[in-house]
Amino acid sequence: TTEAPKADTTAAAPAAKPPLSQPLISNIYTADPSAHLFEGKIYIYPSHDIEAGIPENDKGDHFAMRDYHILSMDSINGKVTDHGVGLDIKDIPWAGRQLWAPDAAFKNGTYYLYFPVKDKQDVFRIGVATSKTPAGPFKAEATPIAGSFSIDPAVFQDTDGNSYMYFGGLWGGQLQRWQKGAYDANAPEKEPSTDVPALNARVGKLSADMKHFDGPVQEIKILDEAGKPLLASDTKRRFFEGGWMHKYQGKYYFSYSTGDTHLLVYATSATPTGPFTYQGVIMQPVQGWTTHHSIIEKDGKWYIFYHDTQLSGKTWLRNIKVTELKRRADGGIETIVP
Ligand code: FUB
Repeated sequence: TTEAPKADTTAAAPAAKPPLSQPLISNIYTADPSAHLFEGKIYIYPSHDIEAGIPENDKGDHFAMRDYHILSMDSINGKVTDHGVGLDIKDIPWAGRQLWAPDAAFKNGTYYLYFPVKDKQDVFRIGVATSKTPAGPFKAEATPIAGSFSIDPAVFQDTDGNSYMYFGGLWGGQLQRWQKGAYDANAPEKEPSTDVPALNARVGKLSADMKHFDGPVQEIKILDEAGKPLLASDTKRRFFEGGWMHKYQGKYYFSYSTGDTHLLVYATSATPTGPFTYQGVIMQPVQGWTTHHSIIEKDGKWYIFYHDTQLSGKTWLRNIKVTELKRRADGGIETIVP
């Protein structure tokens, strides 16, 4: 017979996908999602993972990304639009390889895309590109931001109008090579593993044009409950990479990845530049080696954008997700088990 089988009306309808904690898009691999509310929508600035065929190593050579796709959603559960390539490595005059985790900001009618990429000497620097629209295309400045180094820029705009860039990442992110004030190509490939204060993220206030540092970059301090700096050996709490700043009820929350222990954790301070006091775990390890996030408020609820490797099972081919971030009455963040 050519008659189509009758629908089995007794069978349960397929379960609706839970709206949260599912890959947001599957047409390309994406990671390191920096989310922002621009023009009434959620814009996401992720890394665009590709299969470059480079073997996995502790320097992250397998993360050989070459462009950014910018995404948007009308609402947290809404359709995701892929706006296509917003910036290509071939259009960054000083770039060598590895376009890693970006972030974005808006000021005075201009959108700014901040991106880490290795220069032609294989040293990570942070660049900036501009556009009149949040989806780009973005045009890169001719040189990296003077005084920038390492990876993972996160730009926070405070309620008083000041903007700050947090940045840095260990191992492949090269932060351990900047301990003498200049790049040291002969420095160890990893941070010290002994009981010395941990290396930390850097913060620099941005100039009014958002393209330079306004004054010296500082290393932030992250302290334990006794007011002592976290130690390099304290790998479940010390900073590794992927910093993000948000403000909640007047307090500054600096959150980050612990890298080789695969946690997202946070520390708080009364000021945007610290010192910060370690508070706890935001998210337990996801599938895949890296863990990287952003946090935004939308319609009175807080959300965390993050990634895992659900679609590929490969650490270098990730997919971004979002889930709700819940707080205790004291403002502390409840730990998410992804
Ligand atoms: O995507 C490349 C790198 O992996 C990022 O810069 C890190 O934060 C980690 O997610």
